[in-house]
This record gives sequence, structure tokens and C-alpha cells, in this order.
Amino acid sequence: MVLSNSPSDGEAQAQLNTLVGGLVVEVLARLGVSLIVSAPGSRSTSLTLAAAENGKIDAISILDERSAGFFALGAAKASGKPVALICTSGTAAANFYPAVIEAQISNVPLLVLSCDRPFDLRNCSAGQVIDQIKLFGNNVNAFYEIGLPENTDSYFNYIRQTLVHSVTKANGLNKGPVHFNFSFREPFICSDPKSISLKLEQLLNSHANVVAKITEHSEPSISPEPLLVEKLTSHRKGLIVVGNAQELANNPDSIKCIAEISHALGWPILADVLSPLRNSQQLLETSTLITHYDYFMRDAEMSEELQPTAILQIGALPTSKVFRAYLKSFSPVQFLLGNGFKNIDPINAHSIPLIATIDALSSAIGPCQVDENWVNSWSNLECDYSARVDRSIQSADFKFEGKVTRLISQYLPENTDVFLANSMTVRYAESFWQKNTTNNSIFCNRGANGIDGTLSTAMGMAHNGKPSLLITGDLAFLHDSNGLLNTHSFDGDLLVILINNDGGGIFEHLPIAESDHFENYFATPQTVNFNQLCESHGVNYQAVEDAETLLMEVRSIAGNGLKVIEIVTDRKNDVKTFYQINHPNTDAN
Ligand SMILES: Cc1ncc(C[n+]2csc(CCOP(=O)(O)OP(=O)(O)O)c2C)c(N)n1
Ligand SMILES: [Mg+2]
Repeated sequence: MVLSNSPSDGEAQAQLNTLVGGLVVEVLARLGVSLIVSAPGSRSTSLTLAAAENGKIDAISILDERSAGFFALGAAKASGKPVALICTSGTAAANFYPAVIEAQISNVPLLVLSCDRPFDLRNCSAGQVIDQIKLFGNNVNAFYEIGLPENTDSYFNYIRQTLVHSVTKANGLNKGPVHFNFSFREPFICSDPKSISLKLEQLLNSHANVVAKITEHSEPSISPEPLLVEKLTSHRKGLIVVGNAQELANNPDSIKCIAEISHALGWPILADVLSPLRNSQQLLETSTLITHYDYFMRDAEMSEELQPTAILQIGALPTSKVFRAYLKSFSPVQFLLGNGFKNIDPINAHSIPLIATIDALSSAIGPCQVDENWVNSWSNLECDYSARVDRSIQSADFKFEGKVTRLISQYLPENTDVFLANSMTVRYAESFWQKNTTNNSIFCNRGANGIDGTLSTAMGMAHNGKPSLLITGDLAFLHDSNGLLNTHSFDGDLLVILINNDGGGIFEHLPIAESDHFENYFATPQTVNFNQLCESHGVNYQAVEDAETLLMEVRSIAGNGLKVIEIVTDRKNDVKTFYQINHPNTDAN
């Protein structure tokens, strides 16, 4: 296909860039990408304009690429679908790096489209040029250097097919980020973009069948090796351990299958707060769901009595040190359920990869002999310890963060997504999040455990999504306060519960808390007035000091856009209360 009119060189170049931009965005739309987040810049003009013009895709602009990266990450996490990012040349793409790393570790499909100068302007001190080739190293599923636009059918076919294959790499069995480095030659603005739309339409008509196939593609079911199923089902004293398995949020059928597996084997389910299981109605009704294991495993005698011979691990292993020590002391055989690409055994246990999908494993397990005593011992302890924690929480002050967390888990309405910041927030949730029947999903950037990008990820999650709630510490909030700049392009409802303990409360749990340098170099209290910070960004703010107001806020997220509520706590008191209730074993990371 050749562009018509023999326009001037500059006009022909601008037309070609416009056509390529339109083709890229339209192919992405047809492949199922529904959100493009772009950051302003000139080299990326053709892609950005195409995104803005393409009616099928939601295109938003975010100034700070670091924040944009996390926003896209949050949107992809919540939807389970790939989200595209566009940026200009220079350091812009480098600012996507932390979000790309998190996406890679936590298997989130991101398509990063960086733009670059053409080959003749690289390595010669031209402005705004850095080496963008394989910028993200091994932190992406694939890298594609996209050749300079050419006005030929073979170039257009190459673009289409590269996108088709790359989306499979981002969104296939082992989800993760994919990086494309596009190069564009100036100029970018053509005088008659309408004529290009017509050409694009003709071009796409000839591509329709190839691209449509991918959207119809669904994840294949993988059956387990029968011999391994035989081994698994030979154990009476087993546990299903579901750690950080946020991806299950987009697959409600898998929760049903886990319940079926638990029922058939007679194995209780130990559920981390970062699996959606703690909020699953189905699991509360049909299985033995254990959430207070961290408490009763501290008791040596009790853990002897609860000695498992086998573990079925789904998702990452829970981070609880007590739980990991318990596994190490009994060395049960650990069946690691997954597609086999990823080693999910951080304790180098007696582990066996069990390559299968949850649905296929559930179908492969027939009726088994169940040890009722085993199941009952676990459920009795769960009831006992749940009541103990309830009593401690009731007598604790509202300003104890563990209490705030438990109250939120009790107050939260259905149909609400939750995002937990790293640091003490996720740890308090692990200890105090009460199981419930809301079916809500819980997310956290628990791949690389960064406190960067917290607000932006939560905003991305809530953008055009469910009413959502973020619980964050003060430093995590400030680290990403640029996320507040996105208020005006953000379309959703997000209640931010800001736990202000005047610095990094997590470090109070470490021996460094005794050091003279503690406040200056570790706790690092900041001096920002959150009310004023919110006001200057046009964001609604309220200080909350009691449970009734918290309840009211948590029950009225829908329709209120972005709102920040601040609860001031005391990190030194919190440590004491936490130890009294829980004897924590925490590490700052
Ligand atoms: C990007 C990044 N920088 C530094 C850290 C180390 N770190 C872990 S927790 C923490 C303090 C967080 O403080 P805050 O958000 O107030 O939570 P709190 O500890 O008070 O619960 C820091 C600096 C990190 N995890 N990620
Ligand atoms: Mg703090």
C-alpha cells in the first residue's frame, strides 16, 4: 500500500507517522487493550494522537512517567487485561522502570511503547537521546526494537504481527511487561489527517481476520500429571496454602475449584490476606478457611500436633516468618501448583512443580479418604484464635492501626476493590483482616515490595473500575504524592485511608529503633500538612478520629471520587500493642 498524492517529503513523512500511529493503536484495541496511558512529549506524538482519536480505547495523559507506569499497573491488575503506556525519548521511559519491575515480578501485562530518535540521530550527541535498547534488561517478557516507519505493505504486516505476538507474550501463560522501542522521524503533524484515516481503514480491512483471532483466545486448561495427582491424594494430613495470589481476583471460578479441592482432599486452606479467599463467600460456606495460623503456630506444642505431610501451594508462599519456620521444621512435601515457569519456593523445600491449572487439578481429583480429626483440629483453633483477636481488638484504642484495619475489614461493603500499601499496612492486614463474604479483591505491589507508586497504582485500579479503598502509610503516600496530579483525568471512586504515624512505623519493629540515628535516618518523619497538600490538588480531605466516622466514610465510597481521610496514630504505642497481641516477626524491606 502506497500513500497517494506524492506530497512533499515532510508531509509524506508526517502522513506515514500518522498512519503507523493509527495502525498500532487500532491493532492494540482489536487485541483487547482498553486503556492507554501516555505522558506528554514530542517524539511520541503519532502514538499519543492516535490513542486520543481512537474511540474504542480510553486514553489518558499523566505528566509524571513514574506515576503513569504505576497507574497503568493498577489498571492492568484490577482488570486482568493488558494496559499500554506511551512516552517520549530520553529519561521518560526510565521513569517507568519501578512499575515495569513490579509488573514483571507480579505477572501483570503491561505494554510499554517508548519512542526514540531514528538511527542516524543515535550515538552522536543529538538532544534527548539515551540508549533505550533493552532499557529494562531482563525485567520484561520481551523487547522489540521497532524499525523506522516505511511506506510498504511488508512494514505494516510486520507491525501488526509484532503486536499480535507481543500481546501473547504479555498476556499469555506467564504474564508480564513487554517493551517496544519505536523510532520516528520528524515531522509528526500532517495537514490532512482525515485522508490518513481512510487509508488506515483500507489497511485494517485486509488485517481484520488475523487480529480478531487473539481477542477470542482464552487461557488453555492444563491437566496435571496423573502420577503426581496420585501422590498428592495419598496424603491425609495436608494443607492448601494460598499466599500472594492476587491474580485469582480475576478468576472467580478458580476460587470455586480451590474450595472443591479442599473438600475432596479434606485439607484446610491457609489464606494470606493477599489472596481473594479471605473475602470469599463461597469459601466461608464450603471449606475450612484458616486465617489466624500465624498466631497458633507460635505455640510449639500446638504446631507439633498440626504437623502436615504435604502442602499444595498456590501463588507465592505467605511471607509470615512463623509460617515459614513451621514448614522448615516439618519439611512436608510441597506441591507447587502453576505453569512451571516460575520458581515459587523461596525456602528451597522438598518441593515438586505441579504443572496444571486449578480447574484441571480440581477435575483430576476424585473422592478421597478424609481425616476428619485433622480438619476439625484446624477449624477449632481458627475459631478459638479468631475470638481471642476479637477480644484484644475490642479493648484496643481506635488509634491502634491493627484495630483500624480490622474495622475496615468488617465495615467494607461488597463490590469494592482494596489496595494495601507496603510496610506495616500489609502486615497489619495479614494479622487483623477478618474473613468476610464481600467477595472483594485485595491488591498490593507485593512483587518488589516498593513503597513507591502506591497512590498511583490504587488510582489506576479504581479508574473506570469498582469503588475502591486504599490503606497507606504516610511515607508511602508522600513518596507518590505526584499521583494527586492525576485527580483530573481520574474517573472513579477511591477512598484513601492515610495512616499517619509520623514516619516509617515498620522500623520501630527492628533493632535499629534503639539507635540515636533512628529518627533522622530511618523513621524520617516529614513535615507535610496533608490537609493543605490535598487542598492544593483540589482533593477532598477529612481527618477521622473515631470508628463511627470511619464506618460512614467506608460505606459511602461510591460517587465520591477521590477522597483522603487521615487517621493519626502513634508508631511507638502501636508497636507495644501489636507485640501484646501478636508477638510480631517483621522485617523492613
Ligand atoms: C521504593 C522503596 N524505598 C524504600 C523502601 C524501604 N521502606 C520500607 S517500609 C518504609 C517506610 C514506610 O513508611 P510508611 O509508609 O509511613 O508506613 P509505616 O511503616 O509507618 O507503616 C521504607 C522506607 C521500600 N520498600 N521501597
Ligand atoms: Mg508511617
